[in-house]
Amino acid sequence: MYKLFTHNDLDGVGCGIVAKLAFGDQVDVRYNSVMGLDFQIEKFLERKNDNKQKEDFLIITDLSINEKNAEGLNEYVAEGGMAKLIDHHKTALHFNDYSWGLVKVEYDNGRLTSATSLLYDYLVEHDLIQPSAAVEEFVELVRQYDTWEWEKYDNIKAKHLNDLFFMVSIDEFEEKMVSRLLEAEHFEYDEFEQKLLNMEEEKIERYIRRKRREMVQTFVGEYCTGIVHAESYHSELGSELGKENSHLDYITILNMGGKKISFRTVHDDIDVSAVAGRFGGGGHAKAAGCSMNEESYELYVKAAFTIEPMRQDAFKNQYNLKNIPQGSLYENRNEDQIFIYSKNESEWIVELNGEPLTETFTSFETAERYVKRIHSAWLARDEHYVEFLKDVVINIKCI
Ligand SMILES: [Mn+2]
Repeated sequence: MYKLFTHNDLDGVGCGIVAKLAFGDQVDVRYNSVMGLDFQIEKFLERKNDNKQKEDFLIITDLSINEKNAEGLNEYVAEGGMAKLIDHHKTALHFNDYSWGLVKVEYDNGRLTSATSLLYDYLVEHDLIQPSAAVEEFVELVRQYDTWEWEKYDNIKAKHLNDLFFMVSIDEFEEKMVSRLLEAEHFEYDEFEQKLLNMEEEKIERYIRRKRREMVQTFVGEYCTGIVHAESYHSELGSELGKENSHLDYITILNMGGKKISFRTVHDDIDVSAVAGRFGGGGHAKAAGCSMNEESYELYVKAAFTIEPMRQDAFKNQYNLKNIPQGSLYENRNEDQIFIYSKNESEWIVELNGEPLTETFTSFETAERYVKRIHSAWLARDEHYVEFLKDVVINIKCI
């Protein structure tokens, strides 16, 4: 018998599906949360004296185990047990020190790996699965979704796979995919799924629109973050809010019910797995998470509670536009008026309530980034811009 312990997200369940395709009813698949796995592994290892169990091949995918279990697993393998831990998280690389560890973050050509793609490669390499075009397409969709590469290729089909995954139960999804992949020549959605997926997309758009109005901005340590409470669609939210607010280092998503925090960034120079690591969590450079502890609660929930939500930049303006030398007006909750204008192409000036800052900026973008981070400001609407200019003209005339 094979025993697969894997994550309960799309990449983890992708592993379950690939394992079922390879081993049929010879595999027992268990889906676990990040927190739940160690308990399961502990139970598995406790039963290791049972001789029958030695015939089991233990596979762990898309999840990490704690130090105690790593030691236990090491003993288990030393005594003749078979085990493999296959993962693609940077934080799991140290398992490569063990004979049973197989952790790889990227392929030789620089493409990112996923647990599903690594497991599939492993099974193909060991002649344990019949390679097929449909399965390969499925594995690639999971990989692109999990690594967020789908966005770069604009491959909505990969995004849809995750949407579908969340619309049905894990068991139903697994069963559907296994039977489809056994028969189909290519991986496709049926007409009904396509209809559901379109509806889901509209629902996500509405959800993001609502959450956009709830986000607050603050500094936690050296980083400027946008904080929002949300129970679902974390990846979509992290990506949309991050792109719209590029002055934020990362987006923090709080799930109070689950007592969990997700961190997402769109920036290459920010590593949110380090942020999550500070609170005992982990993950990838661009997507990570942790359980809520007292410290993270204080920083992200309590301290943020009294901050008013951010406002988005005015988007219907005809006059108060960005990146114009004659000047763009920003405002914030303190009713500060912040004016960004330029003397020449490489010198941008920020004026706070009529007083120019001593520091100047080499581009509009860096000036705006400063204004948004330090003053939590947004682009003012045309009406306010006109009022502001009127005052400026009156002042000049009076002088
Ligand atoms: Mn994964």
